[in-house]
Amino acid sequence: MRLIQYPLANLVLFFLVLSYAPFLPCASASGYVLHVFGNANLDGIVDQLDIASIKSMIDGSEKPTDLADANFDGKVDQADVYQVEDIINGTENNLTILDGNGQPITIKEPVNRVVAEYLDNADLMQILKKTDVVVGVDLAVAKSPAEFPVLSTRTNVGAMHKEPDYEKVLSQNPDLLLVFSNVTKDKQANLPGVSVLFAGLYYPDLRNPEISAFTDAVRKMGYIFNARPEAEEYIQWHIDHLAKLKNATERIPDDEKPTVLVAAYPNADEKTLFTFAQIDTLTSMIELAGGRSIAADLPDFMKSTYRIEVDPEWVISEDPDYIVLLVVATTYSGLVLEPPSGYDADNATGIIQAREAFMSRPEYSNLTAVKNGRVYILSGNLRNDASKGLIGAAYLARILHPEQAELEPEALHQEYLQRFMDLDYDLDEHGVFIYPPLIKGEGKLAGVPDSYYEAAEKDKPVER
Ligand SMILES: [Ca+2]
Ligand SMILES: [Ca+2]
Repeated sequence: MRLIQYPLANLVLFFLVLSYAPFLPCASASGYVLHVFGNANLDGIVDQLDIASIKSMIDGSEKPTDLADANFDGKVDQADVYQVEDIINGTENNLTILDGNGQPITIKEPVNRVVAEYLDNADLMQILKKTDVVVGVDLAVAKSPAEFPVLSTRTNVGAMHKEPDYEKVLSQNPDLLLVFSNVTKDKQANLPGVSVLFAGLYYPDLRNPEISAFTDAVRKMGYIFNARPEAEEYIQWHIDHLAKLKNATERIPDDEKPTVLVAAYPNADEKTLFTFAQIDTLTSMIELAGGRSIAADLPDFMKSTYRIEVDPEWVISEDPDYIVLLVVATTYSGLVLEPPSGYDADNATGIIQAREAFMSRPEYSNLTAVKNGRVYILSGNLRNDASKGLIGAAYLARILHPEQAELEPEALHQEYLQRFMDLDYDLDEHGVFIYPPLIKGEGKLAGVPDSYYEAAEKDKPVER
């Protein structure tokens, strides 16, 4: 049986972004600020009110703000009024924004040639209906034709993690490289004439999506690509559904919230496990689903590192109600991993075997979750791509609280694929996302193709 063979590579994807310290100026502690220069009044949009504000700043009746210098030339004057008019009309020649690290970056407009790294950027270009300007993609996108039928056919520039092929990127003559990781310095130095943008998609903060760096990134990309209505429609959908999940969770008393171990799927020869800290999307997914991560008691939980190494003895002493183990099909470092999962997989045998292999380990045999079959294998597609924290949380909510969960996860997932990704992809027939799946009855499952109904009935966990 061939199972996960590259555990460390598997982890690379999640733990690349180690320094979480985006500095972003804020108008108020709770208010959202669109980080586009020209948003002089520090609200969520560039509009006529910013022109009025800049005029007041020029005549001295208002104090200039950090984003009032719309053309980013070091002074606030009439030229900034013209620049804001151009931004409103979508006719600006340059747009300066603060990137996901809080650093100013000026992008030459219009952007006609883009190279997009990894699944989240590719997702967004598809959501913004701007696949036409994408001329190159990294290996992971190229290997994901089911999710990216158009983008996967663009020039594959290879894995962009450790030693990117800069010549290959430059040969595409791009205006802009959309990067996955927040480390942009080397790429900027090696790609003269190309804007290297970490927009901030990596920080979805499902607990506070209204002010998250992710939401700001989507909105900024709406400005960069002249796709503001598409960005707004998607942001509202995302925020609304997260709010529904949150409202449902808040009604559940704490003592009815099951305990959950969420960890990366461990290789057979790995004795330890990697669980996730508070800042990781997986942890907020468990919270939104009405669970409690057992990692919350660890001293490193609140620190800025995403992963926390734990040993089996700790898991045994915590004895969680549920175990959720993450698998990834294509990593940022360019590996295609076993077992197959996600949109390009229709065969669930690999994750079924991975689950059995974990459950048959002697060190875990006495765990409550193992004895009751409450061990789940979760595809990275329900965590890593643009919206998938939301969608993954919806699946987990149905698992942890079948009677209370607000959203029907497969319907939500299908809506996302059709409405935002423009995909003709039938979740009844395709995709391996979570196992055991949800049994909807009458031959219908959510999480793997319906053809696994018999297997799902056999592997159905004991109810809590
Ligand atoms: Ca404004
Ligand atoms: Ca200026």
